[in-house]
Amino acid sequence: MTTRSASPFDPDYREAFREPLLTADSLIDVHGRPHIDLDGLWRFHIDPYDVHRRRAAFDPHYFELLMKPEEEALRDPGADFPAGAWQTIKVPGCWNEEHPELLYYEGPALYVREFDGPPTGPRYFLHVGAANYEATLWLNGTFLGRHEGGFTPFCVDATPHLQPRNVLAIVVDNRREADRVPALWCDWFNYGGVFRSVRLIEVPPSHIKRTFLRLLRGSGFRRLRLDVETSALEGEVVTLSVAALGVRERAAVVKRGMASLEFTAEPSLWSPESPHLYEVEVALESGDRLEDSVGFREVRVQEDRLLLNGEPVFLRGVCAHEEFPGRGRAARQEDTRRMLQAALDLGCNFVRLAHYPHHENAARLADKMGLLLWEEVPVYWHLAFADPAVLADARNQLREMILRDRNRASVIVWAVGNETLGPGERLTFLSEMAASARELDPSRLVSAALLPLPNDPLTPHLDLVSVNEYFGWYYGQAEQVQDLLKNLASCGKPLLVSEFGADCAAGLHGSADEIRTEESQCDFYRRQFAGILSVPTVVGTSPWVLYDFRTPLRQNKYQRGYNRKGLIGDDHKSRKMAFEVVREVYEGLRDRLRGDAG
Ligand code: GCB
Repeated sequence: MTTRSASPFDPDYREAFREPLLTADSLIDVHGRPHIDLDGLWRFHIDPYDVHRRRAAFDPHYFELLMKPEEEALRDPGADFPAGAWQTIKVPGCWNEEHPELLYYEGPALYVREFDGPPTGPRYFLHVGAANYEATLWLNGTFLGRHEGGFTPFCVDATPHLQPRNVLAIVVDNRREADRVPALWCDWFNYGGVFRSVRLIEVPPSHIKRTFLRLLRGSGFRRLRLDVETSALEGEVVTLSVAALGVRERAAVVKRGMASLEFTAEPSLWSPESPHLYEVEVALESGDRLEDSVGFREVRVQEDRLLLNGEPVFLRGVCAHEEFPGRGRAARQEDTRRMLQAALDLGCNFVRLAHYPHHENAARLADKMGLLLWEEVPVYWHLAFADPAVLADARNQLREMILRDRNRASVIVWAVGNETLGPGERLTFLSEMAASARELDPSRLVSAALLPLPNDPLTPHLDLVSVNEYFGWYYGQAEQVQDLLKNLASCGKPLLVSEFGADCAAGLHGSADEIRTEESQCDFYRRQFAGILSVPTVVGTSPWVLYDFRTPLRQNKYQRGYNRKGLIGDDHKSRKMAFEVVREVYEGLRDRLRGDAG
């Protein structure tokens, strides 16, 4: 229940908006559904003192009042925020890029959008693709709920609140706080705003909330399973059709709206070399219908080997942030496509989407373009691991990412964290995250990018042991990576070198032992690869990082606010010399397979 604040001066005013906590649960499969697009220009202004939430906590009609026509509002001496005085902003967009004077703004900001009500009839869910970090929503003055987590979708049933003319208000707050995920600092830029699409999604009264269709592991590539969650009543029939496989299977909804079916089929298997997708349709008897393109493949670990469709596979990867010049994290489809194409040009069959869930287009495009993916939640460096609310937030981010993307054949790894360190609570936190990932999706691998330390107690909880190491850059000599990996090999699991890299300023030339020159970055990669590839249990590499990216941590005269370990510069165009070095190594690795498939 919401507790109202006694006055706008109440220090606990945010308590008024604790609940409901919005998630993606009531409608995750939104792709291709009819909708009213709420993207475009919204009214906007920053609110560093969080005045709107302070006042709304105290006065339940505050947002109604705020939306009065400007002239009427100005007759009130307390009208400090007449709507006509505001800026506008693009949704999706990051305010840091849309309004350059707000480059370093971190705090609350108010977004407002007016729209005509949809015709009456079906139900409408308000769906937000992502807003960093906390979003608090009101529709026509009614508080709808709050979402935590800056990179995953959420939704809320808007039907009861819709009117012929509507005003949607969202306070987006991107402050870094000790109990957020990530917490107070990280090596990337903290863009703020509603940076993925906002839509009013139309569904029939009884609808499909989410689906999970996959090839069952260990079934000889012949057994498929569909789990569906619906809002339908018990007994309603769900039909799955995959025309190209001659499949038309039916199952009845049982308790809690769930229906499941398993059947035998012989799909052509999806792989990077042959990214075959099937057009599938899931339909509810009462009329709801979803179409999707789904690939079928099996990924598993056998001792220290990684098998894709039963064959050993070597992950020729690269890490990538989601950041695009002039747009920040608000990726358009063509931006994501260009990023994945750059990975293909590098000779990759694998991309580590660091360090948070990227736009859902990434996995949809990777499905088509033939790239394997690692998806990750921003459990990064140090979090308040002992705080159960932080675990709940991280788990929800993991859940929203997995539910959104688990029908994508390209995704083979769910990663529960990056370079975390700490006492017992960190292990409890991360092992619970790993268990949640397996529960939501037993068909993929669970991993975390570890620090290069011996015997991380998290190792037994992971399928794929991934290590970030910077020998030859932050410490030691590049070749020393070999000793590290040989030590790690004793865990008996496949090893991925999930990060290694060296800074270099695009266009700076000199000798190989002159730090930050393009030549030194080339030398680094040659020596690192020689060491890494001599260790047979290594099943993949993902150099850090595809593009130079913005980060306030890096301010020396070469960096100027950017991490310069990119193989391509911050313009996303200038390929550094090391791009070619990695490409040549990957070219030679196309056929690197280890041992026999078991
Ligand atoms: C790491 C982090 C990554 C940093 C990178 C670096 O280990 O995982 O987020 O950006 O090192 O460049 O130091």
